[in-house]
Amino acid sequence: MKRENLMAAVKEQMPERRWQHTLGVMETSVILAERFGGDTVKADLAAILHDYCKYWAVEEQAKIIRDNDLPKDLLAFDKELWHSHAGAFIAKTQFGIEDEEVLDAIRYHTSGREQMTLLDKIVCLADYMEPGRDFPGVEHIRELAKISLERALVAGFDSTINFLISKGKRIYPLTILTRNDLLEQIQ
Ligand code: DGI
Ligand code: FE
Ligand code: FE
Ligand code: FE
Repeated sequence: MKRENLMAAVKEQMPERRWQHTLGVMETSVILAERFGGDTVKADLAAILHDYCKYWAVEEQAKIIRDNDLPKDLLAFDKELWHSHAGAFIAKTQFGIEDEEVLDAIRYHTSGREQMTLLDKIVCLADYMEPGRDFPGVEHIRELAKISLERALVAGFDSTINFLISKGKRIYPLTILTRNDLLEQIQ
């Protein structure tokens, strides 16, 4: 599918503000790919699709996880973790994307994972710091992103983990493993 048609398909799945977020993640992913030597075309493609399923009914997202070979443990954690795996599944089955690097960047953009690829890091960080984001600490993340993907990502995951703790929510163990792994990469 041509890029413009793909973008139109994505735009239809979400409210306008989330589409603006997607445009921001696309722009920031490409900037980060240029800055850190990543593949700008793959970064753009993963960014376009990363939140495809975000506004789907949670039951539909859960069904995709249940009926296919996706991690069932996700279902015991926050529903916000589901759209990334559902999105990678749809990218493959509905849009014919075969590139595993692109699919992984979509799949792990929320939780992260150990040994994140350069593309995983770029999309996950762009999701945290695109121009429309304004949570406390985002400016610090943008500053860190000028020098280190890993340092900026740790700051991002710190903020997510603190947020989850403040809400009394459970944390998906892979997010903790991701943060530990990134800290190990920094030192
Ligand atoms: O889809 P976005 O809003 O652009 O961002 P995202 O896909 O990174 O989702 C972030 C949300 O996921 C954020 O509100 C926190 C929530 N969440 C719930 N449990 C976890 C989690 N995020 C992570 N990384 N780990 C969790 O265990
Ligand atoms: Fe997302
Ligand atoms: Fe994120
Ligand atoms: Fe996003």
